[in-house]
Amino acid sequence: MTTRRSFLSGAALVGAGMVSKAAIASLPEAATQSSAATMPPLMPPNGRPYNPVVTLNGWTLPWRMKDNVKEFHLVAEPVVREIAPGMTANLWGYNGQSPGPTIEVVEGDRVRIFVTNKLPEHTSVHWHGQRLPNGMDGVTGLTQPGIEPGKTFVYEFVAKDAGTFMYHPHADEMAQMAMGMMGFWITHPKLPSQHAVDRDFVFLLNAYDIDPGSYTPKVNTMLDFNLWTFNSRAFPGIDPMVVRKDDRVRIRVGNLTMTNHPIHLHGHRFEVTGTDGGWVPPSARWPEVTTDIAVGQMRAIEFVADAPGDWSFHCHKAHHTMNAMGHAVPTMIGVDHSGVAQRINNLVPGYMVMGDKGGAMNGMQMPLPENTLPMMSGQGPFGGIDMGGMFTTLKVREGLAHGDYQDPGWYQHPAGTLAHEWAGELPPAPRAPGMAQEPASGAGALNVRRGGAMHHE
Ligand SMILES: [Cu+2]
Repeated sequence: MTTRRSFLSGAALVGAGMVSKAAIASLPEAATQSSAATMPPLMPPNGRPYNPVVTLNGWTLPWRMKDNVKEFHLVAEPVVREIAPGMTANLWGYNGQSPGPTIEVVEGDRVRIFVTNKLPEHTSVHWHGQRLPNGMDGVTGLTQPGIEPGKTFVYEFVAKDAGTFMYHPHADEMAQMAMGMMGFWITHPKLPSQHAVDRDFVFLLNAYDIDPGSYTPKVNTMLDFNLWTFNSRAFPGIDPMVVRKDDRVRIRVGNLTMTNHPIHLHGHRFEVTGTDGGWVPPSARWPEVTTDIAVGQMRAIEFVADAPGDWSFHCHKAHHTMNAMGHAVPTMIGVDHSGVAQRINNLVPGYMVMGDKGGAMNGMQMPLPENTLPMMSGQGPFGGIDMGGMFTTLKVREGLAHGDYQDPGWYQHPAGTLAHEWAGELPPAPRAPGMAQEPASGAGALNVRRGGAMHHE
């Protein structure tokens, strides 16, 4: 453990160490945030200039410059996070929010981070992806003792590499990450023109298991999580990403859930330009519209937003774009059980047939238990969006004023560019050879329902 003397001398600091009483008196202020809204990017007030990122439904931690060292103060503590309007969760996080604030520094910066533990158990902070002295790596028991409740530790290192990183505890990890302890770290290049983009979004993927009607995640869940979130927000609680037409856009995503997430963007092609291991050389990039982000990975994707519109941006695992639900439900598509429902209704008033025409439950106004979210919701200009969880939109607009990235509302489609109902004459809809030839209605759903009706006598 570092002594007070070696801490104060700075240069002798080789491992994360407890901070003495005298030093605590001079800790930088621990900024705190009570809102889950997306905060405007924090323009650097001192130090080397850089182009700040936008943390989706989050914020950037201010620092204090002291003797040319950027000093940050993280406080690990219980927080209340609004997952989406209508649902809050009792999580653990940093400085009032989960995830914690984004830390932004510049390549070559010397950084000192004070970590105060206000949790009921010990913790530590691991700076995922960074090359740093071993004793600053934040692994409880291996490179430092745990930070006990009420104690403050200090980490200090030089941010060697520009890139995309994250921080999280390496202490009672399964419980602390299931409770939401994690945050983003960006090291900007020394030259602001290097890797420059117009819009640079960052967020973490996280997952929680919170029973409807309760507030605290179940920390022993291994796979069957029921809330899939971007930065601890579920759609429709996730802000849209607003960009100007022809902006070069970067979206950096880190995955601290327990499964992979194929993240998919509509209407554009992108390249993976960075990982938590650094920048991908241009010769090694290939076009994608979906990139799979494995557990513990980070991916930076880049593209030119050249197509105006409201474009979906989501995880492609369909159950990850849903909110809390029961999964042990049989598939009822094609089964006409209205007669059965009537009989059940005599026994259980209010019983409702679910899923006989597919899963579109957005229109169903079921009473929900307290503190949960509908499985699929979100209202768009044409009705229900039938999405929850890991879903938001990329809003590309022409003619936005410089620096004005407020939500511009829904996209107005130019005449002739919108799918619409057709009431005119139809071309034939041939069926696969060998199939029974049906009348050319092509309405498969009707056939299914007709099949279902045969069972109903
Ligand atoms: Cu997913």
